[in-house]
Amino acid sequence: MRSWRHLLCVYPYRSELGRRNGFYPPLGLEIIAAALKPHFRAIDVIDLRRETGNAADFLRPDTDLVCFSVNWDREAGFLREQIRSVPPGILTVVGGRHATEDPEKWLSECPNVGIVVRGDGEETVGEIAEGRPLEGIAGISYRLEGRIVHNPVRQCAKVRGDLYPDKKLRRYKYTMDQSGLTGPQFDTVASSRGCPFNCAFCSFSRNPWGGKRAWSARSPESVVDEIETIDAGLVGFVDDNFTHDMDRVAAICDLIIARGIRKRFIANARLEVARRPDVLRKMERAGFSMLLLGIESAQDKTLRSMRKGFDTKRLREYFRVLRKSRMILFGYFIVGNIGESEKEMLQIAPFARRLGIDVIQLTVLRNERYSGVEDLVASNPGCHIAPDGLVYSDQCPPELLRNIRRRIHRRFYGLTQLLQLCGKAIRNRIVTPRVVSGIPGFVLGEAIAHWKQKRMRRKRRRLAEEAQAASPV
Ligand code: B12
Ligand code: SF4
Repeated sequence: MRSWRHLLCVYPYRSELGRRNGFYPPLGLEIIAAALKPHFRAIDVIDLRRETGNAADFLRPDTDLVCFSVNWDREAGFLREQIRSVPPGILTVVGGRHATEDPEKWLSECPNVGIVVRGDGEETVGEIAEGRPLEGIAGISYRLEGRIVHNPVRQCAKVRGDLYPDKKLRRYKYTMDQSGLTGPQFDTVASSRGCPFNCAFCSFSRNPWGGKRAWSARSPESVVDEIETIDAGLVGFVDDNFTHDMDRVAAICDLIIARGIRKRFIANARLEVARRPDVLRKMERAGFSMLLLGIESAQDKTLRSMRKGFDTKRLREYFRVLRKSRMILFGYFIVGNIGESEKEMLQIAPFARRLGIDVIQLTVLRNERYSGVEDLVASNPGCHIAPDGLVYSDQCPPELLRNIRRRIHRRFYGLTQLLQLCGKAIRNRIVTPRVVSGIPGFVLGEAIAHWKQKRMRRKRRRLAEEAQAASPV
């Protein structure tokens, strides 16, 4: 078997969502580094968001392999430049979700790339490092005698319990900085992958080729073992559906409590968690502070067409339980759902407030690969997909959607709502002292804006009444 010396793993982006200092660690790349660790004498994991230098600055005379994680369709020129900077004598492997979509592109645009790994990479890179002949490794695209060869697809394996990032390879602290000030340290854990549900628009639960990814999970022991290696006080689970097996969630909580781990956790949850108030209490005791809940719409017809598995009546029942929790309830809604009128979309704000949701996030319907949105649009005349993937209709063009979003936000985040949210954030200890000290000013600002709006409305009403009284008819 080949003896490998130095491995360089690179996250080749400078920014994330327009921010220079993204605070999400490059989890996929760190898992790849962990899978390759037994084969290498030395490993460097470099995140170019946290560096001013370039990938080539981290090459060593003994570098045998460079791995690039290409997950996003952003910064294309920079990405190419970084990948091409590795000299041809070193094996260069590119992997990640975006690379998976078009492996041919990376092999033809970057002549130094030896292999593109498609889909989950942990098993594949292990086989490459073991020196298996390339023609026998599923899920790779590579060069052979001047041609590009695409090996058969690798089926998604069950998530491995023994494989998670080795925090000793971390060179950076991922902090949620605000206005130039250092914020709390943040980290992520992938405790399960896939989802057994079939919501119509969702690509989360798809594998990289559009096939349904079966839900598979790590054992509670392995999840809590990983949590024990984490320095950060705030941990986000990136699972598609963390709460699919509530007994597993309960076991994770029991272990966190038994081992005396004191951290704050955030997780995606299906609304069915409400059926297990016993586990909800345990989650609170274990430090879960926020549940991210996909609600999507305030309209039964939309929930039905999305196959969400609940309607507004069921939602109200679930939230009777959920709103008793001290966890922050974060609800995702979609603005621009196919077939919804402006009036129906605007109902999101009062609906979410009545349910007892603390925070709403409004996203415009987006066409992701394999999400099925394309078919929905095709079967609805007057609906279109913009070049950036956002969906709009003739009745609701992008400008109106933006305007509706602003109006929903304004209606939802009233003064009482903001005060309630601040209270919960402080109780859950997920805001920094600086943010807490900024709250009075923020609340005061909101109160003044609220009061000004009220005064404007009153003035408009008075003027309208005066105009009516002055009218000759
Ligand atoms: C956390 C997260 C984020 C974080 C960023 C995380 C980060 N820095 O990596 C934030 C909140 C910033 C974010 C933002 C966005 N996100 Co996001 N996000 C996720 C989420 C929930 C988890 C990602 C994760 O860590 N997965 C677990 C790891 C283990 O998987 P992985 O990264 O895919 O890595 C594996 C393989 O890709 C491969 N691999 C990765 N790197 C490498 C490298 C090599 C060399 C090899 C061999 C293999 C390999 O092997 C890894 C292990 O199996 C996923 C959903 C999900 N559950 O995956 C969505 C997801 C990735 N996001 C998505 C989207 C659309 C976005 C946004 C574009 C949303 C928006 N409208 O703005 C933005 C873009 C941000 C940007 N950078 O430009 C989509 C991507 C769809 C697609 N086909 O590309 C996903 C899949 C959700 C979805 N279906 O809608 N996101
Ligand atoms: S929206 Fe959530 S519950 Fe539905 S299929 Fe996607 S990940 Fe699963």
